[in-house]
Amino acid sequence: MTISRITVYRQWQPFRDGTYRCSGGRSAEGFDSTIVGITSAKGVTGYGETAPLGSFYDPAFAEGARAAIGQLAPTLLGADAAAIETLNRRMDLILKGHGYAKSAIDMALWDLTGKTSGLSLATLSGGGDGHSVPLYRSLAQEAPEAMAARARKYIAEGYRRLQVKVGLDVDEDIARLDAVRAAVPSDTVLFCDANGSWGTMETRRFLTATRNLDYVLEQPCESYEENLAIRRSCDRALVLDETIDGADVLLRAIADGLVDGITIKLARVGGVTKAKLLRDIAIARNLRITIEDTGGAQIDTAAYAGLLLSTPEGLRQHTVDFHNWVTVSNARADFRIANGHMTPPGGPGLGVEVDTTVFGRPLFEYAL
Ligand code: 0XW
Ligand code: MG
Repeated sequence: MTISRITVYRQWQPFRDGTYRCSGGRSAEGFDSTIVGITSAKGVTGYGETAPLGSFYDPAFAEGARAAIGQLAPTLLGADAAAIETLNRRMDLILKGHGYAKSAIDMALWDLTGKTSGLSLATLSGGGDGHSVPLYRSLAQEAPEAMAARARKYIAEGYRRLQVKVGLDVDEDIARLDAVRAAVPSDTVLFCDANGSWGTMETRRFLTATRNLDYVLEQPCESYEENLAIRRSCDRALVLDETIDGADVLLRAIADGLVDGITIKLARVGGVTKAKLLRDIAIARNLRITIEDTGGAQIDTAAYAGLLLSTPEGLRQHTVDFHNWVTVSNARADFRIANGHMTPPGGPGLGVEVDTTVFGRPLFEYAL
C-alpha cells in the first residue's frame, strides 16, 4: 500500500445555528476545515479532516494545519500507508507538536487501510461494542432564557444530553444552569463546561450554589494545578477536556485521582492512533470516555464516532454530530440518528464517500 499521492483541500463550514460562543467572549462562525486525501499506488484514496475551533480554542489554527501538512506530506510519499504507527513516529521526528495537522494525515491512513482491507475503523480499532454512540448537543453561551429555549429545541430534536457553556460571570452561569435544568426533562444529562475560564474562586462559588443540581463539571479551570485544587475538595464528577493533550498528562491525572472522565479530541492529541492509546489507558482505569474533535463535518465525525464505537459501551460518555452543526457536507455518509444516539456509517475505513468536486481546486498536491 505505497503512498503515491497526497492532496490537500480546504472547506469553509458555516454553523447552522449561527455564532458559536464559549467562555471569555470567544466565538466562531464556522469551522475552517482542511481535508487530506492519501492515494495508494493502486488508486485507492483515504481521507482525513482537521478543523480547529477558530484559533482560540486549542493551540491550533487552520493556516497552521495547512502549513504543517505541507511540510509533512512529501516525507510520506513512497511509505507503506498501513504502517500507521511507524508513520506517526516519522511525523513526530520531522515536526514537533502540531498534532492537529498530523490528525488529518493519520485519519486518512486509517481510512485507506480500512478501505484496502474491507474493515471499518470500529473493527480495526478493537471491534464495535453495540451499534450506536450517545450524542450531546452544546448550548452556546447566551442569556439564561435563550439557552433554556435552545435546550428545549434540542430536546425536541431528540438529544438527551446537553453541554451548558458556562465560564463567564459566575452569577449568570448559575442562572444559566438553573434555567436549562428547569427547561429540560429530569433525566436529561447535563455537563457544565467552563472551557477552563474560571479560577478556583469562581469554580467554588459555582459548585456551592449548584450543590443540589445534577450535572457533571467539565474543565472548570485552565491549569492542571487549579483543577487539582478543586478536585481535592469537591465530590462532583469531574471531566477534563482541554488539559488532556497526551499520554503524559493523562497518566499524571490518573495517578493524582484528578478525573472521573476525559474528553479526547482527535486534533488535540494528534489523530486516531494517539487517541486510541489514550482511550485504552482510560479503559484500564474505568474512566468515562468522550471521543470527539474540535470541528469538522462528515469525514471527521465518522472517524471519532468509529473509535468511540469500539470503546466499551459502559465507559462511553458521549460525542457530537458535527456534520449536523454545519450547513455544508464533505462526504456522503449514512449516519443514523435516533433517540439521542448515532450509528456511524459501517463501511470500510471511515465508511464515507468523499466527493472532492465540492472543495474546488486542491490547495496543493504531492505525488511520486
Ligand atoms: C463542544 N465542543 C466539542 C465544540 C468545540 O470544538 C469545543 C468543544 C468543547 O467541548 O468545548
Ligand atoms: Mg469541553
